[in-house]
Amino acid sequence: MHRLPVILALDPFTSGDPLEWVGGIVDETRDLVSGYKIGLLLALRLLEKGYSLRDLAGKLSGVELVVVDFKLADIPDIVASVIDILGGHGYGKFIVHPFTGGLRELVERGVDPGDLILVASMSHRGSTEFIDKHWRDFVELALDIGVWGVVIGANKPGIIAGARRLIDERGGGVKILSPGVGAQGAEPSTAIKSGGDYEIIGRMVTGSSNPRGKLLELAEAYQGG
Ligand code: BMP
Repeated sequence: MHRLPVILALDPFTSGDPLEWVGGIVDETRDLVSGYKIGLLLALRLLEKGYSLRDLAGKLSGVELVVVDFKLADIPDIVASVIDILGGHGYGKFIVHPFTGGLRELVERGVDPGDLILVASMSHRGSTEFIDKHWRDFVELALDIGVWGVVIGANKPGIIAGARRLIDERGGGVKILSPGVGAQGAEPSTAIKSGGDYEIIGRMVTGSSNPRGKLLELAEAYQGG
């Protein structure tokens, strides 16, 4: 079976040993998914239990696509340094917020644009208050800088389709990553059908008693079912 266009969000909502939790899910699912997303919740749970970034990197070793989701939104000096540290641990792609401005400076400081993912529109309702008003600017910026991807909520099919058109018109290879499937209400494969490249899915799979079985169930939706 081909890998599903799913990036599994590793957010441990329950207490317990977070490293074992990650290891268990990754071992069970690594041949089915396109990659994993790690974020602040996981990092804090690991720190609380005395684990390090290196421990986590061990559990993810050999995984081709690891998206680091700290949604960085700071001055370029800080963002570039954070990316430098995480890159040193072997992590690859980093989600940053473009609303701060100054993203070109990151590239001038040596950050590889191919390692960046910009948030263009979010899946929560509040995204319409500010971020969504600028999704087009953010996608244009993504294309100008040549970043790897943009995040657009799966429940925003109109924005996904608009971004896809913009990206295709400019012949860019920017990927569209869409969270919001399952626990947040969007149906699996809706974002892909609107022009997205990956769906970011967390709780629907990781909260299931059988994550592998849940992914196998989802496979039908992605195969055009
Ligand atoms: P879940 O499928 O359990 O709702 O998880 C969604 C994941 O995607 C979470 O890790 C969340 O931080 C992330 N995410 C999101 O839900 N909406 C966005 O707009 C951007 C995100 O990164």
